Amino acid sequence: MDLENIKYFKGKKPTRRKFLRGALLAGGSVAASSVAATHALASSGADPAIVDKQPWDTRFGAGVDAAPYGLPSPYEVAVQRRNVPWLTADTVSSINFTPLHQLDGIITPNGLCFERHHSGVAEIDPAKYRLMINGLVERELVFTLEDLMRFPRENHVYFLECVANSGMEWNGAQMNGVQFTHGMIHNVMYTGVPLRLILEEAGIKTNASWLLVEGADAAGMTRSLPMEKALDDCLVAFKMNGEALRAEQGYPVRLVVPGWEGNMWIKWLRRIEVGDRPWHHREETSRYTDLMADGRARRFTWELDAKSVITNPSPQAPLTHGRGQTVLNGVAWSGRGTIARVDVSLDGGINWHTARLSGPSLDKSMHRFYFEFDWDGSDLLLQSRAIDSTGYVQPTKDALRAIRGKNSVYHNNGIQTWLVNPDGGVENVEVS
Ligand SMILES: Nc1nc2c(c(=O)[nH]1)N[C@H]1C(S)=C(S)[C@@H](COP(=O)(O)O)O[C@H]1N2
Ligand SMILES: [Mo]
Repeated sequence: MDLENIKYFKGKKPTRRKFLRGALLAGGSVAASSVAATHALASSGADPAIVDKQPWDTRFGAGVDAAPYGLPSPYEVAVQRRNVPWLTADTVSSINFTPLHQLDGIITPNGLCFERHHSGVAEIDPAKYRLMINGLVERELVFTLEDLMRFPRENHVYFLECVANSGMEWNGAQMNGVQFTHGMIHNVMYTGVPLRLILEEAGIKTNASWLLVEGADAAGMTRSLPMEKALDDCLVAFKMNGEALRAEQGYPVRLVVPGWEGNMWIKWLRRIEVGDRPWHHREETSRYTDLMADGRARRFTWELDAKSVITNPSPQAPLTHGRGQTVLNGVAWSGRGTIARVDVSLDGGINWHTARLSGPSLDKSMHRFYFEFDWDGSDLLLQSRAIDSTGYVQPTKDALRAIRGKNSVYHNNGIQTWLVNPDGGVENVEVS
């Protein structure tokens, strides 16, 4: 089984729309007005939302025992992970997507973290959880969950991006929503033990240079991990955003491999074998290789390049408020460090403006950016471009295709374009 075997384009042709740069009038004046003043107190007529009695102020609400584990407001039912049924043959070896257009800040709530399973969710009894370490070690060891909790632990916020994120967009604009074009990502605060401490406890032999990390799900998913990365910043994590990992995110223990492809973040981690060379995984050729236009292949491309996307407005989040004061909202991340700057364009990449980064700027974590402007009601071609702490600049999709050709699926970090129509509707398009 090809572990990243997502059937792109199944039953669906890319509905690509191309726009010529500059074909549309630049649609926004950039100086944002200080006050929108859209809701000046109306002199005529009383607002029923203010003067009428409402159910919530005329009777008691639910008491403190109503929801021992709380849920979002019932008005937020539309905020959901979503699946694309034609993408995979079944839902067990499948993927769903984080609703990026419905979130803000930098933390993904646990219940909205996208899921990627190769054999469905393993429901592990924590009392029967074991982590074995064997191979080129001084002492072969087995840890219970309680044993792991006795090591010094750390907290870090990291993004996890599936390497297939935006893969459906290689051949042109296809998915009409940022949830589907960019939603194979989540950003969570992990609590866990540095993998280095567990390796030190077992004592690694001098010729050891690779680890095999293995999951306890029916897929028994394995990956080869270079020792250098394992000793650097990997975590054996048991908490996300303060609480136990969700079952779908690897409960009770998953591997965290900061900045690297999501497929290496083994969930339901049960075994670490220490060796002196990478293992041959059945899906090796497809997994580690990105075929380029000249026939050469990129190998061992685990680090994720800097990327960004505008989450609002976007096709699932149209500009319903009309012209005037508008907030453009988005996220950026890099597997190589922090985000130094994000530029945004309203005219398909002709003019660029510096966006405002807001919130913590953490290593290998999502960053939040905003750009406020006055929308004059004409067409916009929205783009964002991330620059990371190494100076790397997010490329255009055409620049990526010029190097890697059109056969790639993985590592699509190209600049995304949204077309905003005068009616406020938004479409996924490309400009050239
Ligand atoms: N054991 C196990 N680990 C796994 C997988 C899996 O199917 N089984 N899927 C991998 C892939 S391809 C990705 S992108 C991430 C997804 O993590 P998430 O489900 O928390 O989003 O987990 C990785 N770890
Ligand atoms: Mo993945």
